[in-house]
Amino acid sequence: MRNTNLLLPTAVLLVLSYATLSCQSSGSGEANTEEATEASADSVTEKQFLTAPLVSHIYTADPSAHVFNDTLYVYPSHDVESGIAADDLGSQFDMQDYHVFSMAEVGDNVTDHGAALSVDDVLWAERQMWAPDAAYRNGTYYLYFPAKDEENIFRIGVATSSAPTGPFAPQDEPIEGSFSIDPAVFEDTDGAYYMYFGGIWGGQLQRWESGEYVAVDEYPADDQPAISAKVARLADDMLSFDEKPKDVVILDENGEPLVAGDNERRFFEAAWVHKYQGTYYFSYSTGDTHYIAYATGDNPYGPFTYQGVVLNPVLGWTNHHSVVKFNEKWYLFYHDTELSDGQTHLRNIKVTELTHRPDGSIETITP
Ligand code: FUB
Repeated sequence: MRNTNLLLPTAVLLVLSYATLSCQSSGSGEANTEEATEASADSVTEKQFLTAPLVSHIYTADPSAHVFNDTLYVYPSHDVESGIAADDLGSQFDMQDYHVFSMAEVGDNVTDHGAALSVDDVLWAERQMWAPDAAYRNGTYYLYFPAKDEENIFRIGVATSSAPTGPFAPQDEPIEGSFSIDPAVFEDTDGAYYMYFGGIWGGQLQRWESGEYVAVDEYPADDQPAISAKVARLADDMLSFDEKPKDVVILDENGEPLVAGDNERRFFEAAWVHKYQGTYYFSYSTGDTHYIAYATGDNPYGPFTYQGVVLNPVLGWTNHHSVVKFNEKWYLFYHDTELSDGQTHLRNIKVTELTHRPDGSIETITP
């Protein structure tokens, strides 16, 4: 448990260096740790952070926030020092369990409800409990999570509980037809639920372009349409897909799909959807350019048209977020690596207010 004085900017000036490169350090497919370490020596910079970490007793990342029973719950990854060397597959992100956090108000005490699900409890999962999400329907809470199976393939599992804080009881098998990482479940205003998912490089999305898993990383040419996130409506049982996952296509200002070479704008990982004044906002990380960008559409499947940046790059390589409305205000949950002085695999979750302008565009936040 930790008291967070969120509303006061930390105003802490820190001298930080980027000690560790991320799970996906370069597009070359080769780890690039030495080069990054040299670069860090040159890039020692003074940093001032917009907000303070929500908790500091454990490392947390990838915060998915939801309001259940007038309380704000956060479902993050639980980062640990795995001792595994950093590589482009993200092997150093060897998380073992999930904790659930809650707060009565943003800026209040944050409660850690303890381990809600452990990899040891999941029959099909071997390692790497990455970014989760949660949903509620008809008296049951659902925790959705990616993990690698015994063939080293990322799948998405689901676990259930009668309480938002767990403990969650996992299904024996991953969701049929699921693959890759970063599930985000959106409840539409008509009561339908959709899962958005996918992540490139370590998240293996590039290995599913044929519809089947191929253990080789192949990427489209720079002038070809970018790899898309996926979306599937959930069945009424919330444990399975109601349809084959479809591409979430992002269009440019001319109505053309963003191309693979458009690193500043194309999808990489960390999908999230929220609805504001009838418009669907699909937000996501651009990966090696480190933005949280957003695109808008008029239905949950898209296509979505690129609009701009929600969150500029954070300290640390990964950028991952959620957007939630709570007590009539909109909030952005995100993470950085303030507590670990820039170690990419040891992150901490944060929150700040998010503003939709009168024309529906989102004010860019600099973390
Ligand atoms: O936490 C592991 C991975 O890092 C997540 O699945 C990605 O979105 C990135 O934040």
